[in-house]
Amino acid sequence: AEFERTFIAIKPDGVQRGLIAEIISRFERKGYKLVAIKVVIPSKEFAQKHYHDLKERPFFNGLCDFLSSGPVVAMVWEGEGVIKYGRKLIGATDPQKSEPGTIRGDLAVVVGRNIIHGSDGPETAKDEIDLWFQPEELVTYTSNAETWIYG
Ligand code: DAT
Ligand code: MG
Repeated sequence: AEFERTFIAIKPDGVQRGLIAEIISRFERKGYKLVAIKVVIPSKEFAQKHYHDLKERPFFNGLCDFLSSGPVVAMVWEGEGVIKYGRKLIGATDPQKSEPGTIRGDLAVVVGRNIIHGSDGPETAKDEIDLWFQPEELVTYTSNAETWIYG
């Protein structure tokens, strides 16, 4: 089946805190399919591109310094509704407001260190996948679990 794709990144705080497996596990157990993954330290210029929509915000500079401060786990996840539901798994931007049970609700405390990024819509998903990955880094395959997940 052809499903939508979203860009998910574990930020440097999530990596340094040893939360890579925990975060991947939540997407994997849900039933979404991992189609690309790599570990990168983004440059500050790259971080500015990634967050270009926020360039007028007062926290933009600190945010870009933070994203480029260490390794990030960049991923593409695929599945029905993964863009919107992925945001639900992640939880509200400010961990003080994220529900328990969400990634940020369970694992983060402040907005400046909220451990994970997820695309907020179909257009940003496409733009962010194109920014972070070469087309050949995305793997198309059939998971044998698919008929058990989707019927
Ligand atoms: P999200 O990451 O939930 O899509 P966003 O796109 O509005 O949120 O902002 C990107 C990141 O910027 C967010 O994950 C953390 C940081 N950020 C957002 N609002 C902030 C604020 N008021 N103060 C400090 N950092 C903030
Ligand atoms: Mg955002």
